[in-house]
Amino acid sequence: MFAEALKRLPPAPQPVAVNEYRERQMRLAQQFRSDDVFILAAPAEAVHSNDVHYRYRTSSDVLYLTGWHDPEATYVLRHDGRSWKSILFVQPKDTLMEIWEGRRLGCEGALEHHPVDEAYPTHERDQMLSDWLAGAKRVFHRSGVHADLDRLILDAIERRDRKRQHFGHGPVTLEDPSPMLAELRLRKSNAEIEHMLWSSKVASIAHELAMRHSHPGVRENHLQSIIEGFFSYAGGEGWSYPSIVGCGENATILHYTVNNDVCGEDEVVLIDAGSEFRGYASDITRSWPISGTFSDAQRELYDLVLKAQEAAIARCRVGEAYTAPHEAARRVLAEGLIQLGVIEQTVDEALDLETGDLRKWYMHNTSHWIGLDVHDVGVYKPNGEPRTLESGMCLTVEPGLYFGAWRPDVTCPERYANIGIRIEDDVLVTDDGPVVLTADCPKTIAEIESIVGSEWK
Ligand SMILES: [Mn+2]
Repeated sequence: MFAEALKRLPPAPQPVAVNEYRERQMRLAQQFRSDDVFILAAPAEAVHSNDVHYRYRTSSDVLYLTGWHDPEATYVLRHDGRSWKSILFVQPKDTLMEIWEGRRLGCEGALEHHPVDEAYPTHERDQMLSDWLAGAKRVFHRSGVHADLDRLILDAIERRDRKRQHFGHGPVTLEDPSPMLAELRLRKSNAEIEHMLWSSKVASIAHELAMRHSHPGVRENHLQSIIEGFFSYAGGEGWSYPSIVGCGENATILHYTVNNDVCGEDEVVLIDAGSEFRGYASDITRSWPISGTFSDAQRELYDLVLKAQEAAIARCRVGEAYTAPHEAARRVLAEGLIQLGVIEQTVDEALDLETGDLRKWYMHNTSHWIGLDVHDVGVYKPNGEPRTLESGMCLTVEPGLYFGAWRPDVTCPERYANIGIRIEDDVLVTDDGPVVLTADCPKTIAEIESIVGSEWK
């Protein structure tokens, strides 16, 4: 089933060019003074069980600045008196280690293929860093990731030696560079958008395959394996977050990941799953009837969520507030639920964040940034005001309605009992309006009804 589907994928984009990494580094360096040092360490490996590690995934900041994805790396940006130097400490080449754990690029590979001026083996890091820190004034480093590196930097700041007293040498402040990096990462380049589009296409096909193989009695984990299987088959890194596959009342649990139930004929299945490709995430949710045909009640809710999503996508425009899509979606949902007789309040009453009834059935936000992290970095309300959308920003649009009959806190209308529907796409803001990166994924009622179950019957 995968070989045919793969033919629909366009060729994967070229990797991000070394020059683009250089530009990113220089945009960051422009915000520093020449006696600053920037230090970014890759996260440590995590143990899965005994001597087995989880698959390693470095931090998105490391990927953004260097494209280096192996463990035990530290990136440094420092000024040597003439120009900024990009420096990477990496695992050195080591035949025995490579026989067991995989090939290493080593310092030579780092210099040849990555955007760095100097590369050194990890074991030289602490001594070299100490020397550089002795001549620095401010250190830009996110503490709390590496205890040993934190200690080394704090020692440099706290040192009270004679040299320091005589010449005023040594760093005096530690600053978190995360907000600077987040601001850079918020606006995507063309190369980044190509990667996100490819990741979106993979996820779109994966969802469609799951639709085609849906039938009464299928298990949530079957659908999950089809989707995640295609993620791997297509050549990406797999999922960008644990897949949510929930049918019936499981669809009313926002972050349900048990995924082992049997799907009944009269149930809607909700699948929230996205792939990762060279670090870049996609994030798609679709909801469809297991039978292949929406019941009247399911159709009423699906129609409403789809209208809300369309209204929200239409607001993903340059100059709009980041909150505009959310407000648009909430208004459509409130009006619709009043019309369906679910809410007995006025629209404004229903929208009230404290006393409105909309929150009973739609309790989450409509959007988050997406990029190298599925919930990407970027302050939503700088200085307390919602951010204005700019060209190059990417966000999800994902309204939903969740009628959990199991919930003791609400009285669920019987007609909609245990129907959960969310529709989520990834949207790029451009000067020409919103571009839906995940547009290949079937979404209309007609498309879904013609596809669901088609490979099983
Ligand atoms: Mn999402």
